[in-house]
Amino acid sequence: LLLETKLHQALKQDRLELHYQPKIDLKTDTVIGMEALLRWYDPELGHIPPDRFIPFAEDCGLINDIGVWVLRKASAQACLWNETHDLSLRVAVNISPIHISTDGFVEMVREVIAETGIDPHLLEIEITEMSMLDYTEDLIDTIKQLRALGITISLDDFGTGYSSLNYLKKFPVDVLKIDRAFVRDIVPEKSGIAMISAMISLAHALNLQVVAEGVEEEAELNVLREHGCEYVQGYYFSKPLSVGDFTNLIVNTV
Ligand code: G
Ligand code: G
Ligand code: MN
Ligand code: NA
Repeated sequence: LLLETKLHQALKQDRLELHYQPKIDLKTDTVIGMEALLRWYDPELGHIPPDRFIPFAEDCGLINDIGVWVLRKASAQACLWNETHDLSLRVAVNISPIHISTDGFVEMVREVIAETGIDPHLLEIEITEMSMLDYTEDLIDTIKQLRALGITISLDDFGTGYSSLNYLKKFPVDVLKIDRAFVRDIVPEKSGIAMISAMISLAHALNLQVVAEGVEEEAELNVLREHGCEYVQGYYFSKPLSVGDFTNLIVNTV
């Protein structure tokens, strides 16, 4: 209960923070967008990682309010960066499967788009592969409506769920994000390269773009490049950055 009260207060008092991790286009070696990642610092409890408080927020019912906050904040920030620096960066937000399955989700997204002025083509929603476990026709319909608005839909943590291939057939997504566990296996295992190569081929056969997550080593990057992966994210390029640090990054490199 203490944690719930604290999280609720942090949300209401705007004390949650978003960090942004750049996504790099391997064709041009430029930053083409960023993933917004929640950070929560509590004066008494210290830094609480999202791995801990997101599942908690899903259990206690705060996840929808958090999702709206993240969407609004990230959209407004992306608009500011794009206008100030004459860019077209696409911002990605993580949305809980619980939230996206809520009635009125698409309407809420429409309102945030109107309110912040973000071009829906510069907005991306990441949903985990787990969302598909007990998917419904309603969820598929929601995803179709979001895509009709111009929003990009990404399948996060790809490869970690169950029956991925079966779900992939049914889900109208744009981007497949290969989980970092597979990137970690690239070097030095030969089978790791085979897996990555197969996942990239699969994505392309289904007309999906591919993002590899958690790229830390140049050797991993080289293999990904060689096998036609379009986009990467990871510590090799940058960890998630505060607003100030991300601003410095785009001022200096984009
Ligand atoms: O940033 P970090 O690696 O600590 O994130 C850990 C996990 O928390 C990731 O799986 C990420 O998807 C999730 N996460 C981070 N920010 C958000 C958010 O704003 N909303 C949701 N639903 N999950 C998030
Ligand atoms: O599950 P999701 O992809 O939304 O979570 C992204 C998480 O991965 C973030 O918490 C981010 O901090 C973390 N992350 C990003 N790049 C790297 C990386 O290169 N290595 C590792 N180990 N974690 C990373
Ligand atoms: Mn993600
Ligand atoms: Na992921």
